Amino acid sequence: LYLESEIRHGLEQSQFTLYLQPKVNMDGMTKGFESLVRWDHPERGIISPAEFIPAMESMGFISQLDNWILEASFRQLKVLEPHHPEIVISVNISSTHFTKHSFLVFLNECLQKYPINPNRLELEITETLLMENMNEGREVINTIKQMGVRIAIDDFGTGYSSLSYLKNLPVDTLKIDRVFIKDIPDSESDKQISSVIIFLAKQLNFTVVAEGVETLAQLNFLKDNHCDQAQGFYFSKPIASHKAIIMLESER
Ligand code: G
Ligand code: G
Ligand code: MN
Ligand code: NA
Repeated sequence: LYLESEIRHGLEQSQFTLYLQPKVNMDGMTKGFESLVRWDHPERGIISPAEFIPAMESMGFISQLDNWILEASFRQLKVLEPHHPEIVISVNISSTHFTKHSFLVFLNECLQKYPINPNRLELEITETLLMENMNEGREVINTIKQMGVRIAIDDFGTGYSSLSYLKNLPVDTLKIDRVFIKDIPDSESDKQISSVIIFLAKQLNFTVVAEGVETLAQLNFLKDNHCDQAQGFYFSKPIASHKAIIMLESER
């Protein structure tokens, strides 16, 4: 359980840190990173966002956290660009924050302050969020695309959206939820679902990323089905951001 005072103190004391998890192509080359926050708590150690993000959402702190992660990701893009000019960083944006005007204002400020190509930044929004706020969501996505920033649909397949609906939105990337990946190659139905999602998504010109890839067998299945990118413990866990340069340099 997290007390409001504890979270406030954590934000003031900069106890939150940015971790990066690589997204690789089918040859294992790094194409981007997903920004994932960690709470480096002085007494409790490293805490996963799954534990504290719901509390932050209900207490009204999530905008502050998401904006902090967003700005830290812009800084990382500047740092990593010399080592990989095409690198993309994806940032998770909470549903409660995404449709706020203040979010678009902050995003714009960052684009002014950090001169990077805006299409090096991708914002991940969950499929469920999008379906719950369809009209507002569509408007915000259109505005963000006009800024040149990329949009990814996170956890795809767990909600109720259809690809035909998404094709009418300026979405760049679909991330297949890891529930469909985890039982490959044993589960025939998960193999069928994943291969159909990949096939249709590619027909509609989305970049397709498989999440939660943990084994070579899963990677080989994705490769056979022409998936674009993969992310998961098979390649790397989320790493402290200073290690990202070392990773990129080792691939040169
Ligand atoms: O990092 P992981 O290992 O434990 O993340 C758990 C959940 O927290 C995931 O659903 C992920 O999308 C979410 N998450 C991680 N970092 C952030 C962040 O900076 N902002 C928001 N809103 N969610 C995040
Ligand atoms: O909801 P979102 O897709 O943003 O969640 C990212 C979460 O997935 C993070 O908690 C991250 O630590 C976790 N994750 C990343 N790779 C793997 C993996 O290979 N296996 C599992 N079980 N979790 C993963
Ligand atoms: Mn994500
Ligand atoms: Na996901």
